[in-house]
Amino acid sequence: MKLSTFFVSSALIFSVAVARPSRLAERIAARESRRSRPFTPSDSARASGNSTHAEFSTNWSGVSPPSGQTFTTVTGTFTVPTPSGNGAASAWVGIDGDTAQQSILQSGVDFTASGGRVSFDAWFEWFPNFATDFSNFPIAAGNVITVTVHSTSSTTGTATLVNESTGKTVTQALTAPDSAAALKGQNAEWIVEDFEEGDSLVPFADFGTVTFTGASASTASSSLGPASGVILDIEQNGEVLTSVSTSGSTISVSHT
Ligand SMILES: *[C@@H]1O[C@H](CO)[C@@H](O)[C@H](O)[C@H]1NC(C)=O
Ligand SMILES: *[C@@H]1O[C@H](CO)[C@@H](O)[C@H](O)[C@H]1NC(C)=O
Ligand SMILES: CC(=O)N[C@H]1CO[C@H](CO)[C@@H](O)[C@@H]1O
Repeated sequence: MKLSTFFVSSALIFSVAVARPSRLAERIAARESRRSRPFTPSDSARASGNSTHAEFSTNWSGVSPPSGQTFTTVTGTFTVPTPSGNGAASAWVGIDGDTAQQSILQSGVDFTASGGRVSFDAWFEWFPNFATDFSNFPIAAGNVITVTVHSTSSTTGTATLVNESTGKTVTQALTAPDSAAALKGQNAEWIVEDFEEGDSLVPFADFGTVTFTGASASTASSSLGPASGVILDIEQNGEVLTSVSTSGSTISVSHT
């Protein structure tokens, strides 16, 4: 994100903090402070870890392939779901979310249900910057979208979305917000997230199932699928809200 854009965002955060919209639709519509955070597993859940449900957090469900390599590209294709109830969730791919350092290069689609209406936003983000929406890429339920992030260096990368029905593509070049957010490529991930808006998690929408196909994470020399990855589930107030399974290069994330 350009420095000038960053300052505009900071000014908007201030105005949101002064008068934070209370209704979900207004909060989502505002979107100045929407962001995805790096992963931190919850301790209680980690204790119950097993190969079916290896790790839990309040925010993330999906799969992260084994670390120990240097990931430069991650991609997956999913059909945009119809969310129901009153809430939101996001499907995205990213590099470096599950590491001690505070950085993620990521891109995806948010889906929101509020007052019987649904809305969708395609976005890109280099944490700790807030997410920025792609303009001129209007998403609807049922669209088949391939999302890819690629790091061209530790501080530069691209986010690309392709509409598989039409071939329409949007690409955004990104730069690390600061040197602390430089990527190491230590992990990659395919995630459905309960994201954060204005310092709190949005109510988690029932999105049914998001299925990533063609899930692949690449290093300079090889590609890995989700099969040997760590499965992540969302647990809030002692309740597990997601169920994740993998088969070949497919990942299914269901709201339970
Ligand atoms: C794995 O963890 C999940 C979630 O806590 C639990 O429902 C399941 O029974 C566990 N499986 C085994 C084999 O312990
Ligand atoms: C994707 O293609 C479908 C089918 O033509 C179209 O209805 C939809 O608006 C497109 N979405 C985007 C984001 O290009
Ligand atoms: C608002 C909220 O609870 N956000 C949490 C999202 O998850 C991250 C990582 O687990 C936490 O650090 C945040 O506090």
